[in-house]
Amino acid sequence: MRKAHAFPAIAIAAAAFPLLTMSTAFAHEGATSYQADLGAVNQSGVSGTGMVTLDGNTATVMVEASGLLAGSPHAQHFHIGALGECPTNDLADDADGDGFVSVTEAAKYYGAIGTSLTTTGDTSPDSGLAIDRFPTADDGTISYERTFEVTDDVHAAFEAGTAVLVVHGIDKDGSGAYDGDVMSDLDPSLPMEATAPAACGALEVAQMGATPAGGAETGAGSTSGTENTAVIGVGVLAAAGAAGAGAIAYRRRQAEQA
Ligand SMILES: [Cu+2]
Repeated sequence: MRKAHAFPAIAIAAAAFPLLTMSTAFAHEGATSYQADLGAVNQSGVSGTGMVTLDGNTATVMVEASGLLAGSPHAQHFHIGALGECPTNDLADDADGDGFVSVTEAAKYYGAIGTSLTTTGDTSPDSGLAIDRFPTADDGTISYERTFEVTDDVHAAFEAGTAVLVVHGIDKDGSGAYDGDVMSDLDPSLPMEATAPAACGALEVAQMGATPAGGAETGAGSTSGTENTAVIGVGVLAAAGAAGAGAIAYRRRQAEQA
């Protein structure tokens, strides 16, 4: 008997105040956590884990990876807009037979750069090759954590299951540095080793992310307001695919070191 009364009462309330009902539900939904198990690409031997908590467009990102080329920076991104998958660890996708699964050859699985997981400043695709702002694997491991704003298209990719975490930079010839005769498909002034994917993992909803009822963690964001403004400001430019800007920054840095 009680149920027979209770259900119509809820239905009436929802019909009368749909916006109120929706916003209340959203406020209690809390953040959603995603996890990526990083597997090796290009037989890099790299493994790791990525964790991303999205609260609206505020992303708290953690990346732990090991087996990387020590002492070298490793570009890392959210890639979006394709299948939400990774190339296999063998060279089955090395279409041009140069010995590497390049970013171009892997893009059919994981798409283009949506977010650059830099340590400071801009996180747009503009910074895709801003090597001086990516983690350096001092002992072959990286431990990255940062909170910042992602764009709507990146958020949508997470929800659609097409966001992929990719860490770049391999030492295929074991020389201890990014070098070799094969040059990058992204920037012919860079060795392929510097940009080829080293590890990849699809970002999937984590079991622990199942909507905490209390929502105690919502609204506790610790992002920098000025930084957010900067990221949003360059978002428009990012759509123009200005990967060249990052390359230019990299070349400039190389020139300074030379
Ligand atoms: Cu990438």
